[in-house]
Amino acid sequence: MKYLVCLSMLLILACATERSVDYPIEPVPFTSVTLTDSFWRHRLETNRAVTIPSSLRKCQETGRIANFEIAAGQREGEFQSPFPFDDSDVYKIIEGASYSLATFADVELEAILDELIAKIAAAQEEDGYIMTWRTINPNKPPTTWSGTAERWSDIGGGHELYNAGHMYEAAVAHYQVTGKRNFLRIAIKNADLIASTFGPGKLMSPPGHEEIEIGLVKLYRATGDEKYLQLARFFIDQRGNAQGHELYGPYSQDHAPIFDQDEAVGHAVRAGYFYSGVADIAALTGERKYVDAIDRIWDNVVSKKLYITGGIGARRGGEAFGENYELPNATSYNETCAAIANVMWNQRMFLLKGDAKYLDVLERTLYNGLISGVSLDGDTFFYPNCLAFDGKTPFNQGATTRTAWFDCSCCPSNICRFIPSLPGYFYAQQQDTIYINLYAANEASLRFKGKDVKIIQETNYPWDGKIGITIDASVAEPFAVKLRLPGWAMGRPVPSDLYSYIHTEKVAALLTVNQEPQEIQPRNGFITLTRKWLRGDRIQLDLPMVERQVVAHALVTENVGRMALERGPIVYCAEAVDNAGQISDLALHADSLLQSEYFEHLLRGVVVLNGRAERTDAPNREQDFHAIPYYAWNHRGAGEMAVWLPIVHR
Ligand code: FUB
Ligand code: ZN
Repeated sequence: MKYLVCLSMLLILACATERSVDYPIEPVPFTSVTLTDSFWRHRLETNRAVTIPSSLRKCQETGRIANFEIAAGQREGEFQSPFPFDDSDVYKIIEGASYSLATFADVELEAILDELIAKIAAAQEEDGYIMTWRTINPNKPPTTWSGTAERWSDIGGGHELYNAGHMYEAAVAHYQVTGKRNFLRIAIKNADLIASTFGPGKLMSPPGHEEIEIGLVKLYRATGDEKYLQLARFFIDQRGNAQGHELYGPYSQDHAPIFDQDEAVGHAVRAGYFYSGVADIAALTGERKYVDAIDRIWDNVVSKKLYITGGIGARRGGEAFGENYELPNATSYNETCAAIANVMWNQRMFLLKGDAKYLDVLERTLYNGLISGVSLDGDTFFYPNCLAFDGKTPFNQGATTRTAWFDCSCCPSNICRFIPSLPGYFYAQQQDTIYINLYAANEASLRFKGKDVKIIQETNYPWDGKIGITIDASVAEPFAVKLRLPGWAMGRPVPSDLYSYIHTEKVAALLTVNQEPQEIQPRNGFITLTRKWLRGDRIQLDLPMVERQVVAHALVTENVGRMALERGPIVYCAEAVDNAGQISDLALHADSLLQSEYFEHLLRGVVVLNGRAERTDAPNREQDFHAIPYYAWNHRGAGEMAVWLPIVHR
């Protein structure tokens, strides 16, 4: 059941967000879309019932919540947890729990949030400052991190502004869903302090870790207060600008102004949040130069730095992007937070430009390198998401399996907040157009041209490409429904030459409206259906879900002579447990036939790809071969795994 947002609050929000310049395309909010499918519905329920409570427990056990109590003087002690930015985990969990309340009313959870928020309020210093690591003992913060006792003494490394950004995102989510201002008040007080401290003629350094830019924009949207928008823009413009601070360098994307950047560099999460913030500023200022900059960087990522799973960040050292085409498999970093940042960025690119190529990257990341980060049971996590594993070498912060928490636990708390926000990625609208961007069984209620429009999707996506869509509109005049035709359904795995299918023959998609066949002529990745929609009009889109063999660009050296497997939006991998205990010497024929089979009781229901493979040490001796969705690997013990398999030629 939907949480009821009170009318007065909606009015406040409507007034606060009335703007002349903004994203040309508006996302349909997550509160308007109810997922009814088995794939995502299960993920959302697990996130609510398991991931959020278990992460809250971890915050309790590791002292992250006690830090607020100590900072508030409610109990004695020193800063408890490992990192100065640990407050942000609590904020992200509150953000996720708030989204979750919008879908599943839960008075107990709401009360827990109010209790936590009261602790945060009590920990906030008189002038709005809050960073428990320093607030607890300003004269002697723990020495395990750079920086000194003084506030803002290490803006490049200290994470004060990073914490603040997560707080603003959480406070706005909580306000939007519950209508309560208790958290929003704390955020505003903190943002006012930061706005009076940073800016032209004041402190001029941008944060070392981007995030506050996104948070400030959300705060601006919720309050209508322009100064938050100006501050977000200031931080973006200051990056790479040596006037006012000593540059931090490429690790923090602070080597050159954004307008002069054309390659994704440095820490991948920072980069993803930065580019998302730049997109927000591009939308809210209408200034082309911001769009051009992130477009160039996007091209660089998509053609040279994107894993087939949609992951970003090749290097463990610096949790960072590598050189062009540097995409190793076993040592790939692909932090779960970076996948989330990549989805956030691509959503914004789509809202700016209306091209489905951004959604192709978004979908690829979502179904593969993002949800691989959390177990099907919702209580264990990957921090890095590698593409090959020898069954022995620890890769997950010292572990060979997903684990319940990390010292630096940014990824679990990011999962807590991302999963329940997912319904907000399905639809968008613009003047006379409704965009259908993602497919899964769901019911959406849109306010469109002043009228109600209901959209019902019936499908077993991502296992089946048949999608039935019912449009229930009371809009009198004609309008356009744009259906995304995924790149994979047009023989193009990514919008670049980084990956391609070996067999390029096309299997056509089919489209009917009220059973009448329609021509499929996509523009910018969308099929446009313009008509006067009548109640109960029915679209049927059949996307060809065939098994695909993929090869990488020749400059991705590790994948030379190898191929990967896909079906629909899902990337596959081979695990030892399904392949006679070993995959390191397994090779596939480029033209080997693969067959799909759905297993209801395996890994919560997956389509498996079955075929034949050869052992490289025993040529011509074939054996059965099975591949499972990459996101579901490592659920049956730690064993060998590979996404890219050697190709044998007959
Ligand atoms: O620095 C805060 C977070 O911790 C980053 O986003 C993650 O990559 C991890 O380093
Ligand atoms: Zn992380």
